[in-house]
Amino acid sequence: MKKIIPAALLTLVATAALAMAPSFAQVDTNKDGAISQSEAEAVGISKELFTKADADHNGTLNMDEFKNLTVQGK
Ligand SMILES: [Ca+2]
Ligand SMILES: [Ca+2]
Repeated sequence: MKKIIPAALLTLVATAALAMAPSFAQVDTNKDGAISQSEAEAVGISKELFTKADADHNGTLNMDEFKNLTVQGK
């Protein structure tokens, strides 16, 4: 039993992130042009990821910030 599982898990997570990647418009359910934390959570984006993606720390994700989030998927 060596450490095969973590690598497999990483692949799974990366695949899942890509597969689920919704568009900005889909996540921005109230159409105010920004993604709030609750909107992000609704599509499975954790608070941790959200905070990491919020580059200007204004508490919402704009399209660029959201794009970074979905592209890196980590
Ligand atoms: Ca919104
Ligand atoms: Ca922001």
